[in-house]
Amino acid sequence: MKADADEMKEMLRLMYTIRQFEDKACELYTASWEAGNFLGALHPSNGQEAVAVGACTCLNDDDYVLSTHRGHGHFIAKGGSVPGMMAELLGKETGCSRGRGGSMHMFDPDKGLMGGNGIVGGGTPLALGPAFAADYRGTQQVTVCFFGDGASSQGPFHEALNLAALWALPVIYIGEANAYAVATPTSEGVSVPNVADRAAAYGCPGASVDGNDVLAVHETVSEAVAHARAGKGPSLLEAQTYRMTPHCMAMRESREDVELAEWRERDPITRFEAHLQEKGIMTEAEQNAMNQQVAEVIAEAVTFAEESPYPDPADVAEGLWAT
Ligand SMILES: Cc1ncc(C[n+]2csc(CCOP(=O)(O)OP(=O)(O)O)c2C)c(N)n1
Ligand SMILES: [Mg+2]
Repeated sequence: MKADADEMKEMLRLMYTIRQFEDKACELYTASWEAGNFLGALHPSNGQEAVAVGACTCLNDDDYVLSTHRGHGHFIAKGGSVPGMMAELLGKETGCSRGRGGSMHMFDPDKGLMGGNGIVGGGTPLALGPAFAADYRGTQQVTVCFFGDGASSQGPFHEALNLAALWALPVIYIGEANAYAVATPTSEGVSVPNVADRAAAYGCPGASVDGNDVLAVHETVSEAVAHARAGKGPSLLEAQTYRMTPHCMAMRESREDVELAEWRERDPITRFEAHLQEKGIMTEAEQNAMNQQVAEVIAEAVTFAEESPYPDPADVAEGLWAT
């Protein structure tokens, strides 16, 4: 399904929010590191915003999303609380996982956000849970499971795909094919040219899409969502994209400048801005104003996070096991 003008504006707002959230998070992380406090691992998704936004804008509030270690974008695009995520990054009690999870473990079950995962490929079998539950109850809910191209070579991924296809579960696997797993090029870790080629092994639909084109992602994912809601089972999609920042905050860039510059030219945000201007949907001035409004939202989230209390050490084990 094609997005209308209002939906496209909302997509741009979400992309701005993700970019600014992560830029600010990296800033806070660096300042904290320099002050001697380690906030945990942080994997920015700069450059991959169109995947999260194109996909999540196909979903209803009660549909589910399973995220990865690089999941801030998924959280924002699915409607998770921005102050809640900022507070979580700073380890605060008001964080969406009450300060116990950090960057890779953002949950908001009310928005269908079933968590990120520090285990590469860890979300792929977990996605079968909500998908099975929805199928069993006969609701129309679908589950989207994001994973990386590197994760597609993990054993659990293949077990999950097999079961999803065997039981025709309403789950859409979306590979964020950003060409690397840390510093290993995908061509050295994946046996086929495209992650989506692996769909053939499970007898489910597979499709590759330009992951830096938010509208293309939206259209492809919409079809897979309709397929799943109609009870026809899973799809394995692949969004070809690139992360414009290093693997994580603690790592230096290992890729060539020329390659980075080439992909910066294809920045999904500037590309979408140009498209909206060309189509007469938004002017540059309107986009600047929107970006400014987003800056205010991010600044408020930082204030909220900084002013929030840390969890009480006496409660540290709460939620970890039954007492
Ligand atoms: C099971 C497991 N193996 C290794 C790691 C270390 N690790 C963290 S991220 C990562 C790369 C994952 O690559 P990909 O799935 O392509 O996701 P991307 O980081 O590119 O988004 C690795 C190997 C891990 N966290 N879990
Ligand atoms: Mg990757």
